[in-house]
Formats: sequence, C-alpha cells, structure tokens
Amino acid sequence: MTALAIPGLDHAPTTHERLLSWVHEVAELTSPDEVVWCDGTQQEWDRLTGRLVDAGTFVPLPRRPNSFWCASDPDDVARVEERTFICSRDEADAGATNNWRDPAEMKSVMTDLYRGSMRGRTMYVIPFCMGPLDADKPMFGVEITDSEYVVVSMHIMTRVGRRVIDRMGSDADFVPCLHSVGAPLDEGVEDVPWPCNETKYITHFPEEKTIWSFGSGYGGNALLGKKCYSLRIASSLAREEGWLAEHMLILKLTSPTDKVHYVAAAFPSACGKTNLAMLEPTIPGWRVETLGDDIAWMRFGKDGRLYAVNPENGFFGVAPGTNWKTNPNAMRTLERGNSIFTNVARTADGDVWWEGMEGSPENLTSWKRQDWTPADGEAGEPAAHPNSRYCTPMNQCPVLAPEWDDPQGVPISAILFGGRRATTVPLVAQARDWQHGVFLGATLSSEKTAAATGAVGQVRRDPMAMLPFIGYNAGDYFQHWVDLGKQADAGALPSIFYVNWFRRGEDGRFLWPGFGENSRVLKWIVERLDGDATAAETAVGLVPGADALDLSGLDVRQADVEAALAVDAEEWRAELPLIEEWFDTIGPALPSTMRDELAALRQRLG
Ligand code: GTP
Ligand code: SPV
Ligand code: MN
Repeated sequence: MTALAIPGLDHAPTTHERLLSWVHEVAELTSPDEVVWCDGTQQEWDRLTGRLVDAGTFVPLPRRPNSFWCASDPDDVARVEERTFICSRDEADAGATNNWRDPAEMKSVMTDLYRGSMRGRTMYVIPFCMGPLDADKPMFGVEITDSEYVVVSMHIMTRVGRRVIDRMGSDADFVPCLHSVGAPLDEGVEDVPWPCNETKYITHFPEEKTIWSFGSGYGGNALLGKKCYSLRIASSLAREEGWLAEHMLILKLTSPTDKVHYVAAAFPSACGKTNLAMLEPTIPGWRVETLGDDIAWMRFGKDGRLYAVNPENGFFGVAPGTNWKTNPNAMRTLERGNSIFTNVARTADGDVWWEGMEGSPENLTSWKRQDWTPADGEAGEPAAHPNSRYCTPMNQCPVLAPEWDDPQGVPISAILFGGRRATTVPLVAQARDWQHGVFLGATLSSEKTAAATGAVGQVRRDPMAMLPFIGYNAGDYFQHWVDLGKQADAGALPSIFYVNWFRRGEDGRFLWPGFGENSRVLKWIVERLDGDATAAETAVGLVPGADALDLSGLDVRQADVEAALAVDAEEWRAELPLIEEWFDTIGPALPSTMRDELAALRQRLG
C-alpha cells in the first residue's frame, strides 16, 4: 500500500485487506484532510452532531431530547430517478425500466468527479450491517462518505461501528458504498449548511455489488444501505440466490382470539407503508405491531413458508400528514427524541411542525429557512417540504414487535400490493392464485408523489412498488417472482391482495377513511386466509361486499364504501391498453404468463 500521509488513515481498527486497500484507494483519489474510522458510539454521535450544529447544518430542538432540525439545499430534497443508474455489463440486464451506462465509462466519468472531491473535508469510513448482526451470514457494507449528516443518519438507520467491524473479521464479504457530496472546501472558502453538487449520480454495479453515489446528501441518494444496497443490489443478489428483496413493510396482526398473522405490504414511496406498519386498529381486540416500514428481505424456510427480515434499524418516514390521529405511534416514537428532522418547519420555541400536524403555529421557520406564517401557506408555500422526513430509531417505537430483529424472520401469511389511484382500483381484492397475484403486482399503478423529483400526481406503472428499485431487468424480475411460486408448496405460499386506500368520490374526497380504519381491511384479509370471510368473484379478483367488511362503529356512508369496493368493467377496460403498453415497454424478457394473465383479464371483462 502507498504511504499516504493523511491523518487517521492508518488508525484502521481492522486487518481486513480488501477493506484496507479500498479505503486507501478512495483516500488517494478524493484527497480528504483526515480519515475517521467510525465506531458507532454515543461519543461519536455527540461529536458529529456538535460539529453539524457548529456548521449550521443542524439546529438543536430543545423541546425534543437529542433531536435536531436540518434543512437541505432546496435542490436536494428527494431521490433523483433520472440520475440513478444500473451499470451492468450488458445493457439488456438493466432492462427498459432502468437507466443504463457502460460500467467502465461510468467509472471513468465518476472517477474524474471524485478526484479531490473531499478536499478540506473529513472522510468517514462507516462499517454497517443490514439486518441482524447475529444472522448466519450477516449482510455487511462499508460506506465511505464526506458527510457528517450521513454518518449520524447511518447510526440510526443501520447497525454500525465497532461491533460490525469486529464481526467482519479479516475476510468477510461486504458491499463497498462510496459517497461524496461533491463539494470540496478549498482554503479560505466558507462552507454552506448543506454542501452538495448540481451534478448527481446514484450508480450501481450489480456484477461487482458496488455502489457509487455523488453530489447529493438526501436520504435515498446518500444513505447507501437503504435503497441502493437493500433494494437495488440486494434484488440482484436475491435473484441469483433464490430469495426476494422488496419495498415492503412488515407487520404482525393479532386477532381478539390471539391468532397471529404476519403481513408484508408493498406500496410505492409516500403511499402508506409507514402508516400501515404502525397502525392503531379501530376495531376492538385487534392488535398491530411493527417489524419494518420500508424494506423486507424474504427467504423460504425449511417448512416451505416465506420468512421476512427487515434489514433496517430505523424509520426514515414522510413527515407531512403524520399526526396524533393518523399515526399516533410515529408521534410517540419521535417524542422519545434521538431523531433528525429534515426539511420540516421549526417553531419559535424549538419544536418541529409540518402540514397536517396538530396545532397551527403563527410564526415558523420554513424548510427554506425563511419566516413563515399561515398566510404563506394560503399562498401555496408549504412550511415543510412535501417530502420532508424524520429519521428515528426503530427501538423507540412503542408497538415494535419483540421478534423484529430475529435473524430467522417471521413467516408471511399475506402480501399486499397497493398504490395511490383516484379511480378504478377497488379498496381490496384477493388474487386467485400466486401467478395472478404476481400479475397484480406487475401491473400495479400509482400517482407519482414528492418522494422522487418530477411531476406529482401523474399515474405510472410501479411494479411491486419497485419501479425505481429493481436492480436488473424488470421482465426477469417478474419471472423470478413466478418461478419462486412454482418452486414453493402452494399451500405454504402467502396469499396476495391488491389494496387502494386512495379512491376518490366525484367531489374529490377520499371514499375510504384510511389510516387506523384500514384495520377493517386487514381483518377481512386474515379472515379470508382462515376461511371465515366471504368474497365475490370479479374480473380483477375476489372482492368483499360492503357487508363482508366489519364496519361496526364506523361513521361512513354505506354508498361510499360500496363505491370504494366497486369493480367497474368500463374503467377496467380503459386500463387494458395501458397494461398492454406497459408490457410492451418491458420487452422480450416479459414472462409469457403475464401476457396470459392479461388475456384472461380481458376475457373476464368481456
Ligand atoms: P416512503 O417512506 O416514501 O416509502 O413512504 P410510505 O409508503 O411509508 O408512506 P407513508 O406511510 O409515510 O405515507 C405517505 C403519505 O400518505 C402520508 O402523508 C400519509 O399521511 C398518507 N397516508 C398514509 N396512509 C393513508 C391512508 O390510509 N389514507 C390516506 N388518505 N392517506 C394515507
Ligand atoms: C422512498 O422514497 O421510498 C423512501 C425514502 O423510503 S428514500 O430513502 O429517499 O428512498
Ligand atoms: Mn420507501
């Protein structure tokens, strides 16, 4: 190894050769002032949050213990899908739904960007583990970053530090994750609170299982254990090894007779996973406990059932709309402190506020760091960015299921797919069988949200809520889903359901009250599994009548529930050409079974 005179570089708490040589190589390329090997301790958290406060990036929140407010650059607020790349050797392996570049070309472009990109900054080396550290084969990663915000966020979102590097020993496999905000600090230049670069790249090399990210400090672009590793790289690994890496929450549902079912649900970004995962049921005697709110890794167990593990350690949740009525358990989790709030508004007395939260503070500092009054809100300027987020530890959640970090995972009884659709898609439908369920997932559609940059509201296909996260060809991904179902014992497979909390009446209001009331739909779902609930055959699946749902004590118009459940053949016929067009975009890798399912749907619609 070259003798580089960078302070801290040689203080490596490891003899792992591959790790050491990669860290040296990156230090040589990016030229930081100093290298810090992160140990994941409270002292490290205190030191770095202190540094972030001094830099003006963080503002402490006296009303919340050990919690901080943070505002990003206004142009760095969400995932950048058009700047996200899958650099497989063969373009066909990335498929039509991903941006592709030749890996060698991409490396050459990004190497030029990284050259000297950490000048004047500290380079942090963060050993982390996705999923329990006591797994048979822990899933290690190491993120190199020049952002203190990333380090402290990784403390919350993943298992980090000394215990990880010790467990890695001298030869464990790991995913190298390179991140730079791309804002070198030259002599005499003053830093900004949120350094970033106009040029952004979020890049994945699936064959090498490597991630390179440049230019952004935002969550999904910069906390590389999350979407980059646990979905894009992991989905590619899962295909090779016969498992699933999915954009799913995991919850535990207990009935009044203490019957337990675990449910996994895939909804696109900002479409209700965190809320469902922490749901407070409105029907007596039912209980929901949380195991995860964003990502599920699922493998078949010896008994043939599908077992889910949440690879994360924290919640990176959408703030707007979160309140004591919609998601009281998120509010309780945040009250315990130890949290980072990004792009929400700050009150004069040191608390946070966002649209949809209780109270109507008169004077706020908006996410744009400007004075804000309700008049600004009326003028269309929100106090919090629509994709503002809280970052908070899982173990503070009052309804966390005790088995949430069991390396064996939990056996899944039902998989839900759902999107945000104002029309057409009923409140709930059960798939006829696994392959039909895969078709429902593969054709899932949703209105775009603020979680990614671009136009909000436009309906797009978002297969299995994974459109931005499938690390390989989407057609091959559907085939992988179909194949797993074929290999498995049909009786042990989870049953698949399609839900839509977001259907609207002609006057534009939501037909279904949602949130805690979704427990009524969960109840019908598990009663279907146990053979205790009725459903009607429709063209799109098995749908309950309003009388099959438990609506006791619910103050809602019967006509609205019926409209929410309706399967309108006319509306669905209009969907057919859209599905056809979607399947055409996938290209030759689309499984023929998906065309068969489409033909069967067309026939049922007459
Ligand atoms: P990501 O973290 O981006 O993956 O999002 P998510 O799927 O976890 O979405 P989340 O639960 O944070 O919800 C996003 C938005 O949808 C919030 O503003 C919620 O208040 C709103 N929402 C969630 N569930 C419901 C529901 O049942 N009905 C309605 N109308 N809105 C909901
Ligand atoms: C999402 O966008 O689906 C999120 C937030 O969960 S991010 O970490 O930015 O991907
Ligand atoms: Mn998500």
